[in-house]
Parts: sequence; structure tokens; C-alpha cells
Amino acid sequence: MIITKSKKLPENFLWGASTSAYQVEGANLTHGKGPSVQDVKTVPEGTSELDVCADFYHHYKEDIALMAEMGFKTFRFSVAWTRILPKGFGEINQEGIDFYSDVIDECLKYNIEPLVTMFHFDLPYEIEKKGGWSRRESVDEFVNFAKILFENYGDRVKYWLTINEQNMLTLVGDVIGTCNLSGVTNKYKKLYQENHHMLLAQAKVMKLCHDMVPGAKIGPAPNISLVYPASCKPKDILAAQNFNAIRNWLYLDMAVWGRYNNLVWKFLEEHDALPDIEEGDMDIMAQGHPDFIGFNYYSTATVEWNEANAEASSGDQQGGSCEPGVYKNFSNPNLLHTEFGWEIDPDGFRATVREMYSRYHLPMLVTENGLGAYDKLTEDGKIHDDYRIEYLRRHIEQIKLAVSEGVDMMGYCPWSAIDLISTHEGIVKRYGFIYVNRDEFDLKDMARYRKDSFYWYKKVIATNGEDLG
Ligand code: BGP
Repeated sequence: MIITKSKKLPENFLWGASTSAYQVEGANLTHGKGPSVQDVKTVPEGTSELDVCADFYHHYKEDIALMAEMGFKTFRFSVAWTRILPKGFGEINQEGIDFYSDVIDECLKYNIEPLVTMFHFDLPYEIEKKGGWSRRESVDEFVNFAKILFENYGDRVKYWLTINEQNMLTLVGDVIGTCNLSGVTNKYKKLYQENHHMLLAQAKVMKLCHDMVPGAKIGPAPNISLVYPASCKPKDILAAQNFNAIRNWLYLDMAVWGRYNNLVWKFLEEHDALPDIEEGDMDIMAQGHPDFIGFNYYSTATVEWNEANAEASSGDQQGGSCEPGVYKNFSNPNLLHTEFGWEIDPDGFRATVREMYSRYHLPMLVTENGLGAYDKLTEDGKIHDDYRIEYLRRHIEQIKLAVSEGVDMMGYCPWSAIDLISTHEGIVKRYGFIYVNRDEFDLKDMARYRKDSFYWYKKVIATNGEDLG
């Protein structure tokens, strides 16, 4: 639809940006923090270890002051489970509790709403050693961790996110460094059993949040990309429905409605991979109600029909995968790509939010969206990232159009507030509004610089999205 009568964004629209603990904090094995799976993984060749990152642990005051200067209404960050509970269970690390308490207070000092992700790819290594999410006990371990967060921060944090990109943990955990399939005979059985436990844990935590923190709002944070069919061939349509179910709807159907998506159920049955479900599990799922849907969006995916005898392969967060008899990745010729090969699709952003809203009718909060690029610091201390401004502008335009069409959007938190380490492509793949002066292996002075996008976003926020120029 071409919109000529557009609506303004709501006055209380939550403008901000996101980070995650293991990618931004540094101090990864100090100040009482225990190891997570991210701290013990072998980092991809040519990329930095995760011990310093952007050193947010020591720079948070300066960084939050810069966010306040941009006019942030919210800041999405994650809590490292092993900073609170070094083993993931048992003894609490008071220094970790105090650190996040200080971060929260620092945000509130500037009227920035903390938006806290409980779990962003960093499962405690002690839990992983015992079998991680594949054990039933992981559900209670996560609930116990969440309870500690609500007890300590519930008086100040009104917005919570449960699990970041649970769908990517299930689909591409090997790329993110969270998945160990050695010795596993049926990977689907293992992955979807883990997924079942995460879904249960999430449902319990959403209920707990409502019980313990009256007035708080909580939601999931999957990575949602509408899947296009490669053509109007009927079989390509079926393939797109298959991948939409596997990639997207499984996670949101369960979070919102508490039931398994029927196409995914059939897919798992075909692979002898139905999860073991204990009595009462589905009641628990039905009791968890999100107040909103948080979601990460980078681009759409496109697939075509795939014959049963094709070879399987997996991709990364942006697709590239192939399931025999189900779908096959298709490179969309209509889209541009980032320097790192990710497709760019602002119209698809609107298509994705339209589709989600028509399925779930819940308010939606963009928890990630952004452009990774090789930014360059000039000799006079500038970063001319017009390509990022262009990417963000075109996506915000689509949010405004979606709002005009009646979609309920709560806010926009692009990735990332500040430069940090990418999931598998190092610090050189930069996303931030704030530049961190370090290279892959040379830590330099870690000084912070305002990119051109910093000044642009400041103006966008000040005008509540009216001035995108
Ligand atoms: C999402 C993750 C983030 C982040 C982002 C960009 O999948 O939630 O943690 O890193 O993608 O991805 P990458 O770092 O691979 O460029």
C-alpha cells in the first residue's frame, strides 16, 4: 500500500540501542565472573578473544553518558549469567549483582529505561559441562537465575527479555559457538529437546516475572525474518511456509499461544526428533504470557522447494541453510548486500512486522537491526558511516509506515549502541553509533568517538523519528 496519510510514532516510543554482555563487557574471567560457553570456545581464526571486547565493564559510565547524549529512552543490555552465578547455580557473586545494579542506576540517572536480556548466548560453562539445556534441570537453573534478577533489580527494571535468538541457538548454534554436536547421532533430537527446555524455562520465567514484579513487561527476543518463496511456483510457496514455521513461528506460537507449530511438529516426527514432553509441560507453556514481542531483524530469507534427496547444509543467522524435502536457501536477486554479505531488505522489515502483528496482535519492540561494516577512524577523529545512516533511515521509514497501517510498535533498539565483538567476525565488523578505538588484536587506547550516525540518531530521537534526513 502506498501511504499518503502517515501517522506519527507514539510519544512514548522507546528509542535506544542494544548490546550483549559477552560481546561488549570484557572482564570476562575477573571480578568473580565464572566462564560461560563463550569464554571457553575457540574463537574463529583471525578474530579477537572475548576478554576485553569494548571494556564496557570499566567504561559503562562514559558509555551510558554518550547514550544519554544521543537521547536514548532505553538501553538494551544483557546480564551475564556467570557474573551473577559463577557456576550458573549455587553461590552468588555479589560483585556481579552490584555491577548490574550500578549500570541500571546509571541508566535511570538519565531517565533511560533499562531493557534487560536475561540470556544472550552465554550459558554457564559448568552447566554446559553437565549437558546444558539438554537436561531437564536446566529449566529450574534458569528460573532460579531469573528469580535472583527479579529480586535484585525488579524495583528498577520494568522491561525484560527472556532469551536472545532462541531460534538461532537451535538452528545455527555452531556458528554462534553454543552448540556441541560431537558424538550426537540425531542432532534434531538433541537440539529440539534443548529447545523444549528453553521454551519451558521461558514460560516459567514470564509467569514468575508477572508474579514477582507487578507492572513489569516481559517478552521473548527471537530473530524473525519473513521467509519469501523464490517464485510463485506452488512448491516454492510450500517451502517458504515450511521455513517460516521452522525459523520463526515455532518460537512465537509457543511463547504467545503455548502450543507447538504443527508443521514443525511434523518435521520433527519425520526425523524421529519429537521432544520428550512431561506431564504438565503444556500447562506450563500455556501459563507464560508475553506482554510484547521483542525481535531482532536484519533481513528477510528466501527459499525454494528442495527435493528429498538433496544434501543438508546449515548457514548463519541470515540463512544459507538447506533441508532436504523441506526448503533450500535461495539468494534473492532483488536485494543489496552489506560488506559482510548480509542481505538488506527494509521493505521486508515492514512485511515481517505486518505478518507478526496479524498473527499475534501484541505490541512489538525491535531489539536488534543494523549494519556491520569496516568503519574507518579519520585522522581528525571522525567516522563517516553514511552507509549505516542510510540503512537505519530506510528501516525506520518502514516502521513509520507499519505504524500508519495500524501495527503497534513500542520501540526501536538497533544493534549496536557501541562497537563490540561480532558473533563470529571480530571487532572489525562494527555496528555501533559509538566507535571504540581498538583493532582486532591491538587494543590501542579504547577511546570512544562519536560516529556521524551518532549525531544523526540524536536528531532522529529528538524529533521522534520525524526528521530522518
Ligand atoms: C544477532 C545476535 C547479536 C549480534 C548480531 C549481529 O544474531 O543477537 O549478538 O552479534 O546478530 O551478528 P554478527 O555479530 O554475526 O554480525
